[in-house]
Amino acid sequence: MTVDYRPMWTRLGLDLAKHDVLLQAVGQMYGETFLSQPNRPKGMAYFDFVMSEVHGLRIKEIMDARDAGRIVVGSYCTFVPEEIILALDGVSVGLCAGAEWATDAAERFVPRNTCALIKSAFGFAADKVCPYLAASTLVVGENTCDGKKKGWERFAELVPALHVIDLPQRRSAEGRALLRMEYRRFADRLMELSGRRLTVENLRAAIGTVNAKRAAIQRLDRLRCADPAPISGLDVLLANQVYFYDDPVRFTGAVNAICDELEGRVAAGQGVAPQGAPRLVVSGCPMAVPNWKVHAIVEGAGAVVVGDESCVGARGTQGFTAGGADTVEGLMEAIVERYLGIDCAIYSPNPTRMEHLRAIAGDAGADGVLLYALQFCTPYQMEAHAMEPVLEKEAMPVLRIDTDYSSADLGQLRTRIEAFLERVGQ
Ligand code: BJ8
Repeated sequence: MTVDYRPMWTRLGLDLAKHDVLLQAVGQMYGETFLSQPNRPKGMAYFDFVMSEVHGLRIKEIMDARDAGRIVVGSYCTFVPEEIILALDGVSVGLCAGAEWATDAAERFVPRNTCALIKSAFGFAADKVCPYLAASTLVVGENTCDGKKKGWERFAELVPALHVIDLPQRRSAEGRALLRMEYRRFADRLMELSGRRLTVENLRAAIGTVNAKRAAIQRLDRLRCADPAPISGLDVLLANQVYFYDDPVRFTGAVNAICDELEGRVAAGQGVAPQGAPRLVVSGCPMAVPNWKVHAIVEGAGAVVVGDESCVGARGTQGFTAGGADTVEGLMEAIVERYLGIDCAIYSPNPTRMEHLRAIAGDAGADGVLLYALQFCTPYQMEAHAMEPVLEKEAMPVLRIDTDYSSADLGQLRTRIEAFLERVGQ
């Protein structure tokens, strides 16, 4: 039976006509990109269902939570600590920023030469087509790159409640002190909104929930390293994208079920691509739903993506938050410790990103690295520029890609990626 979600979307204030166009476009893209893949793990049926209900059932769950008095916190960045939100019985959701949408409306707020991710966030908000944004009690911004930092000043005009977290630019004692202060301020804001208090028990439980989610994805990342690869890079990217939307406990169960299945595939030597197919790691800017462009081209050309050094990937899910402290302050400090380690290019210097990328490429037996940046994303473009010669000197072939969310450069990208695959295959 098909459920009619239109009354819910109307209640959320969405523009129904535009929202219909969006849903149809994403549904079609999803079918063409994912459902056409051969030999997918059976467990991916869960993610097919999640995607078919991404603006339906999941939004209904979130609205039910809101109606029951829980806060809903929407965000755009992996620096936003999910543990604090969950500890206060909140729902944490990633917000729409992965598609080219309402560019003209977005350009009323930000200049043309702004990265596609920021423009997308503005386009979705201005056009009222993101139900996650509409369902959020509070939207969280973060002072990372200059585009986001200045963008929040205008974004405040589009959302009823915005909280901006200031972030350090260096992993120093001062940087740690700033992050500690900012996470405390964030927790205070959420406590005020939710009417709840942080306790050792609720913080520890939330840390356990998020760690279990990370452990499941890390397990998936280890299994994808087998040769032949037992799962496509597209499907792992999708799991990493859904990580930001789904109920965390249910998500963890679904990823572990896929991992159980993949263990069987690895033992039987079954893969989604033949053994010896070129293996690439993608490293750089995060890719939110429905940004599947690069992975689709790579895998359409017969190669397989075996690692993602990205915030929607291993950068976002690396490490764990220690849950052993027996005070709220001690647990908050453990959260600071874990998040300070995210290798985002906003840090200067940021040497651990390169170390992490080398480790991912080594574990996955990668034949090459795609350094992926969105146009006008200075932090990732600058790092790619510096990383390329170092990796090439270490005999790791590199292709630098600067792109956006449009389809205008698809042909050119395909040609460049195919030429790169010939090079790594030699
Ligand atoms: S922790 S990578 S999710 S900031 S692509 S908006 S950097 S100009 S997204 Fe990011 Fe958090 Fe860092 Fe991760 Fe700016 Fe670049 Fe645009 Fe970007």
